[in-house]
Amino acid sequence: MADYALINQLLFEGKAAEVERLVRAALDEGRPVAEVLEEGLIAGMAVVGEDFKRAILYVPEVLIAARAMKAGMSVLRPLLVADAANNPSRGTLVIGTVKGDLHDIGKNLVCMMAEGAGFKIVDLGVDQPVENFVAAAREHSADVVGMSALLTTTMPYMKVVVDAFRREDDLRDTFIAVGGAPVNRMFADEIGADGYGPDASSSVDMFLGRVGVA
Ligand code: B1M
Repeated sequence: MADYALINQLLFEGKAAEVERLVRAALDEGRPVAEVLEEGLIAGMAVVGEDFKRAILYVPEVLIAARAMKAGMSVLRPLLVADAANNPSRGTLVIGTVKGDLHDIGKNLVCMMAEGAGFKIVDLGVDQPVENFVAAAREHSADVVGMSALLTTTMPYMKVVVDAFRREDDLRDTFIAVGGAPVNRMFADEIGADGYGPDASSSVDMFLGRVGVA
């Protein structure tokens, strides 16, 4: 029987190999991928976030927990992207974490799920300046540009990117979507983004809506 509390605890302790093993075991016993992701990994990382906020954990411990989270995600990845082969191409998603921000776990989840839904992914990585979003959108004829920010101090940079796209004749109509823990719909509206994704799976639904797949 999958023990999500134990996975949460091991993730908190940064035990990457054990998280990986228990995630694999949960899948082997038939637990759904979404359940393992939500209850095993994301719930564990939420506890890390709480204790980080209260200064019970510090950056090194959080980094180690993030490594354990990524180890668990690496087991889920093949299943999350498996449908890509069965899905027709849905277009191209250019995505990155904005300048000054090094958080990439949530963005990586969005990438995996979007890839599974049939999108070609151009993942710019973290700490991305506006020039890189603009250049990649042009080079790859992006159908959707996604931005992630996890810090209240880096969120405002999303507007810099939106404004740059709106100034360019050939990019003005690009669909720009934003997400990340501190981002909400009101902020997305304020900065002129076209879409806001509270989580990876609803973000992918939004991307599919954009390319005309209900
Ligand atoms: Co950072 N950190 N961190 N951190 N960190 C937060 C964000 C924080 C809330 C922790 C806290 O205080 N509780 C806090 C921000 C506070 C604020 O801004 N007001 C914080 C801080 C302060 C910092 C540093 C400044 C700490 C320091 O150095 N003193 C520093 C900043 C470094 C930098 O970026 N310049 C820092 C560093 C780090 C680590 C490097 C140690 C590590 C990141 C490792 C990595 O990503 N490779 C880290 C982590 C892990 C976190 C927490 C604990 C977890 C983030 C995470 O991965 N969550 C985080 C606490 C929290 O968020 N509660 C915290 C799991 C992930 C699945 O969720 O990213 O929200 P999330 O993604 C979701 C949705 O938001 C959405 O879909 C995802 C999946 O459902 N989504 C999108 C995300 N991006 C999207 C893009 C889209 C659509 C949807 O595009 C369309």
